[in-house]
Amino acid sequence: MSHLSPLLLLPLFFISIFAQSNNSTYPYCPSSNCGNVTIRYPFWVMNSESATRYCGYDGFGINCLHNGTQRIPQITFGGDSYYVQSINYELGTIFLADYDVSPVASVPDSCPRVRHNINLGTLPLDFAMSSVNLSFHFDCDECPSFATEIPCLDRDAGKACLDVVDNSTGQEDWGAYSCDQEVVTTVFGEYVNMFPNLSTNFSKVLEKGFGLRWEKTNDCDRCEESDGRCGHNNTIGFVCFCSDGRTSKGDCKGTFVTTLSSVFSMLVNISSSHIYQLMVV
Ligand SMILES: *[C@@H]1O[C@H](CO)[C@@H](O)[C@H](O)[C@H]1NC(C)=O
Ligand SMILES: *[C@@H]1O[C@H](CO)[C@@H](O)[C@H](O)[C@H]1NC(C)=O
Ligand SMILES: *[C@@H]1O[C@H](CO)[C@@H](O)[C@H](O)[C@H]1NC(C)=O
Ligand SMILES: *[C@@H]1O[C@H](CO)[C@@H](O)[C@H](O)[C@H]1NC(C)=O
Ligand SMILES: *[C@@H]1O[C@H](CO)[C@@H](O)[C@H](O)[C@H]1NC(C)=O
Ligand SMILES: *[C@@H]1O[C@H](CO)[C@@H](O)[C@H](O)[C@H]1NC(C)=O
Ligand SMILES: *[C@@H]1O[C@H](CO)[C@@H](O)[C@H](O)[C@H]1NC(C)=O
Ligand SMILES: *[C@@H]1O[C@H](CO)[C@@H](O)[C@H](O)[C@H]1NC(C)=O
Ligand SMILES: *[C@@H]1O[C@H](CO)[C@@H](O)[C@H](O)[C@H]1NC(C)=O
Ligand SMILES: CC(=O)N[C@H]1CO[C@H](CO)[C@@H](O)[C@@H]1O
Repeated sequence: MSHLSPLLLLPLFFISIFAQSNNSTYPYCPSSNCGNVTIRYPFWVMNSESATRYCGYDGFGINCLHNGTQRIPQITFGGDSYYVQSINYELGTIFLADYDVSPVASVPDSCPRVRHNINLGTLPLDFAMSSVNLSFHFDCDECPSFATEIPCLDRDAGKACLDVVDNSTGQEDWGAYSCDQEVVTTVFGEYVNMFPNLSTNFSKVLEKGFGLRWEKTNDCDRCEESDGRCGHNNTIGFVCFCSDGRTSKGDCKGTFVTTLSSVFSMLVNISSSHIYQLMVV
């Protein structure tokens, strides 16, 4: 009977393989700090503009800018850069602020001019639940009654008007006001309510920034399901980084299979040696 006992240990091998997977090291997926922000999977630190290999989602590279002693984490998408205020990995939400309006990167400005829309492109990101859009219209003949005039942004050419756009806002017609430019940015609804006089307080709302939730990416499902971390290698494209330090083209199930087969092979060796010993005896 003694040669059968290793087989009884087999379930323990499974358990230890699974239990270890949480304390895995992922040598290619380090966590690091930039200023107050911890950067870890699915985000990654960009060491250069053309990283040849990274562990994290495509487009989720964060640049750590050095300005004197200050470290400023910055992410770029849709052609624009944003300051990373914080990342909540439990909620799956990253909090950003537009560089043009953030006091971190520049001198505080009580009358910042938003220069661009927020363009998420094809990234697996979506606006946080409480998002509200602020729609700025520049160089208008006058401001419509449903909007707020922003006197500090008025120019000779005309007035600057601000409209709070949420889901309850219907289609509004700006046609009659001959505005030259519209820029839409996103903020937290809570702060819009906290600073009701947007006409003078809009910079306070803007500098709080906005939140984006990230989603799992479809192309890396199999990798993540096998406890891997998705990444990219310029030479071979998509790669899956495994908890045992291996890099795989697809997922990490291979680890398990090789571990399993070597366990079997070992068991067979043990069993056969036991059988051999039994025969000798
Ligand atoms: C592994 O960690 C995840 C979260 O990081 C947790 O949900 C899960 O329960 C952990 N599994 C074990 C076996 O500790
Ligand atoms: C896993 O990691 C945590 C914290 O890093 C540590 O407290 C724990 O003892 C580790 N567990 C094992 C089984 O190594
Ligand atoms: C880091 O946090 C401290 C305290 O919360 C704050 O004063 C400082 O401005 C933050 N630094 C950056 C770069 O956000
Ligand atoms: C660096 O910091 C200074 C002072 O805080 C600021 O004026 C300047 O705009 C910053 N530069 C960059 C590139 O963020
Ligand atoms: C705000 O604008 C973005 C595009 O910039 C859009 O995707 C989003 O649905 C808008 N949200 C609301 C609440 O209107
Ligand atoms: C606005 O409505 C769209 C669909 O009509 C929904 O997907 C989105 O979550 C809503 N946004 C808010 C902030 O309620
Ligand atoms: C909001 O600001 C405008 C312009 O400064 C001022 O005329 C108005 O009284 C303010 N309203 C409130 C409620 O503070
Ligand atoms: C990834 O790319 C580097 C060079 O860019 C190369 O040395 C390495 O073999 C590639 N493959 C893996 C699996 O890391
Ligand atoms: C099992 O035995 C064979 C031949 O004796 C050997 O090549 C193989 O490495 C052994 N496997 C293990 C896991 O010890
Ligand atoms: C922080 C801030 O700018 N608060 C201003 C909000 O608007 C009111 C009314 O115009 C001002 O009195 C506050 O100073």
